[in-house]
Amino acid sequence: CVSKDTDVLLTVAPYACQRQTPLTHQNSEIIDALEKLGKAAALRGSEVRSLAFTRAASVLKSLPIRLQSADQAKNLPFCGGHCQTVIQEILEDGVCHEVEALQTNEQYQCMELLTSIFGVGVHTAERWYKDGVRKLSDLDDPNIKLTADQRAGVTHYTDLQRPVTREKADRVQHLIKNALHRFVPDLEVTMTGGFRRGKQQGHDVDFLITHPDGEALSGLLKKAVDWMDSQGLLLYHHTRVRSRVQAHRRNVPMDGHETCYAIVALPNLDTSKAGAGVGSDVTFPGARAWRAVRVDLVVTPYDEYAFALLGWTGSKHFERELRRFSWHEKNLSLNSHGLYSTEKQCSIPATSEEEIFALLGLQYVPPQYRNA
Ligand code: DGT
Ligand code: MG
Repeated sequence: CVSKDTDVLLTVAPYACQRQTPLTHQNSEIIDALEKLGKAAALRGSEVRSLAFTRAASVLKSLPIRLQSADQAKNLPFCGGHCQTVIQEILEDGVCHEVEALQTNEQYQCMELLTSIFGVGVHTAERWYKDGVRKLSDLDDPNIKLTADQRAGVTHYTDLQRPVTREKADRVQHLIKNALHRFVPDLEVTMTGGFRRGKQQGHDVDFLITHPDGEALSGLLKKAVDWMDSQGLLLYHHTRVRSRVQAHRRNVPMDGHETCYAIVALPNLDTSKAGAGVGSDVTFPGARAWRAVRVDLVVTPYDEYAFALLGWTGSKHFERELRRFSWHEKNLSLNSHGLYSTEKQCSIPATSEEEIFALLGLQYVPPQYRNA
C-alpha cells in the first residue's frame, strides 16, 4: 500500500511466518499498547479480540520504519479499525487512553497478578476473583485449593517474576547438561524458546532433548530429575509422560512430548552465602544461596526433532501463524511432532527446520527473525 501522507511504500506479508520479525522494532510504544489491549481481552476471555490485537502488533513489529501517521498503516493486514485509534492516540497524545484506564481497573490488575502465578490460567484466576481473591496472601485461605504447580508458583512467586538473564540461562544450561550427560553422555540438548531467538532475558529456560537411539531416551528424564532432586537442585518438578496424541487432529493445542516443568534452585555465584541451602528460603530470604528459575525440559524422538525444535523456538504467535499458514494455504497439518497431509493421509518427514520451511513453500526464517 502507498500512504497518502508520505510516499513510503509499506508492504507486509499477511502471515507472520512469511516475514522477518526482529527482536527490536521501530514502533515499540504502539506495539506495547496493542499487546496490553490483547492481554486485557484475553483476561476477559475474549480470544478473538485478543488475537486481533496480537496480529496487529505482530505486523507492526516487522515494519522497518517508524510510523508518522495512522493513515500510513491503515491498509496493512489487521491494522484497520480499533488499531487505527490506538496508533493515532499514541502518535498524537503519547498515550493510549484505553491502556491508561487498565492501570486503574481493579479486575484487570488482579487478573494480571493471578495469571502471572505459575500454573494459573484465565479460568482459575476468574474463579478466584469471583471468590474475592485480590492479592497473593488471599490464597492462604484453606478454602482455596491449589494444585501442586500453583502451590510452587505462589511459594517462589517473587523469584519467578524476576527476568532470567542470558547469563543465568547459560548457567542453567550447564547444570541441566551436567545432569543429563551423567546418564547419556552424547545426548543432544538444545536451548530453545526466546533465548534461541536472541532474547537477552526470559521468563523461563526451555530445553529440547534428543538422541538418535530411542532407547537412550527411555526413562532418562526421570533419572536426571531424580538425580537433580537428590542434589538439592530442584525446588519443584512435574513430569507429563509422553502420549502419542492424535497429533494431527486440528485444534489440539498441546502436543504429547514427555515434558518436565521444573523450578530449579540455581546456585548464586556469590559463594560466601553458600551456607544457606534450599530449605532456608522461608527463614532467611536475604541470605539464600540460590534463586528459583522456571525450566521446561522436553524430550523428543530423533525423527521428530526438527519439528519439535521449530515448535519450541516460538514465538507463540509465529508458531500459531505457521500452523495457520500450513492448514489454510497448503492443506497440511503442522505441529511439534510432524507435518501431515490430510489429503494423502501420510506424514511428510523432515530432518531440519530449513527443510520444513521448504516443504511449506516458505522462505527460511532464522530463529532471530521469528519474534512475531
Ligand atoms: P519467554 O520464556 O517468556 O522469554 O518466551 P518464550 O518464547 O520462550 O515462551 P515460552 O517459554 O512460553 O515457550 C517457548 C516456546 O515453546 C513458545 O514460543 C511456544 C512453545 N511452547 C510453549 N508451550 C508449549 C507446549 O505446550 N507445546 C508446544 N508444542 N509448544 C509449546
Ligand atoms: Mg521460554
